[in-house]
Amino acid sequence: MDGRDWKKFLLPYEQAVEELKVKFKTLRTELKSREEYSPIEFVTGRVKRISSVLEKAKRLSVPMEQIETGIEDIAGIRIMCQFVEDIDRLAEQIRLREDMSVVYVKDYILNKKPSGYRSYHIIVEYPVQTALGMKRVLAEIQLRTLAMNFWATIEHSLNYKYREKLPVEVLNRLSKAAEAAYLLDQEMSSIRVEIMEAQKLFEDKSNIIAKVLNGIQELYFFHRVREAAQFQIRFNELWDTDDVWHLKELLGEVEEAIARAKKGPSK
Ligand code: 0O2
Ligand code: 0O2
Repeated sequence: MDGRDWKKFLLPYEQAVEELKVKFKTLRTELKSREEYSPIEFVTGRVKRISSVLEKAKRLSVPMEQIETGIEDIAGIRIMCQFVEDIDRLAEQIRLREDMSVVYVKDYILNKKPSGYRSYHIIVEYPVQTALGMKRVLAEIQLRTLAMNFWATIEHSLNYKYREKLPVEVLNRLSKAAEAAYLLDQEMSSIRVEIMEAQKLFEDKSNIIAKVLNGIQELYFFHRVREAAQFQIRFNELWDTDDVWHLKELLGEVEEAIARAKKGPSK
């Protein structure tokens, strides 16, 4: 092992992790307030321990002087999403960012690892402003769903505990659990589509309601008091029965009445 000062070596990586965590947490807050939905559920980050860096360098036969380019996940950011679809959206956002550049991706969602591991890894180059000037470091951004994270967290801790010598029986069951996590993601995605359709319907309904009520108001303005009162009674009935279809019909009639009121003399 060379005599490098590992603490100093890790400083830019620590800075990169801190900055990237803040940036993605801020992105989450911003998207939540702009769109009422964020593809980011939560963000974590870590700098690899020196012992793990050295182990990985040995395992991958990376010479000490090439550690900065040979080990890509010394700085690691993990972004958890609710749905698989969020991962595509987030990956696109990361590609478009100007404060980091994508070096390459490892798509373990399309090509899951033999262990059953699924996640979308993006290796980025990130410029850190240090006291000695700008330094570009590599960082690995892992994008995963909550289900993928649940599986990977437990599998990781089991592997750690049993030092990668898990009994075949346990490996088989982990593989089945990975399949269950995959099915859970699929099921959640299909529920998401249904929820989005229901939300659209709800939006349509609230739009119709607003238009009917504004229309009735307008009829009063044109002194069509009796007509307006009748529409109001019918609206109250439909509102009680939650009948969107007939609310749409009612809206059509209200709009016709307004058109007539605008043409003819007021009653
Ligand atoms: P909040 O208010 O809890 O959401 P740091 O910024 O250094 O303090 P760091 O290093 O990112 O925080 O902490 P850590 O332990 O890695 O966890 C990161 C964030 O992820 C923390 O929130 C945790 O609460 C959150 N977190 C961890 N596991 C889960 C989980 O299973 N579900 C959810 N929804 N959140 C989780 P923050 O950023 O401290 O803020
Ligand atoms: P940490 O910090 O403990 O998470 P490798 O998989 O390391 O032989 P490579 O190409 O470096 O080869 O893998 P990659 O794509 O960079 O992935 C490394 C990280 O992905 C790991 O970090 C894990 O976080 C995660 N990962 C990869 N495969 C698995 C797996 O089968 N199970 C789990 N639970 N996580 C996996 P480290 O190195 O484990 O460090």
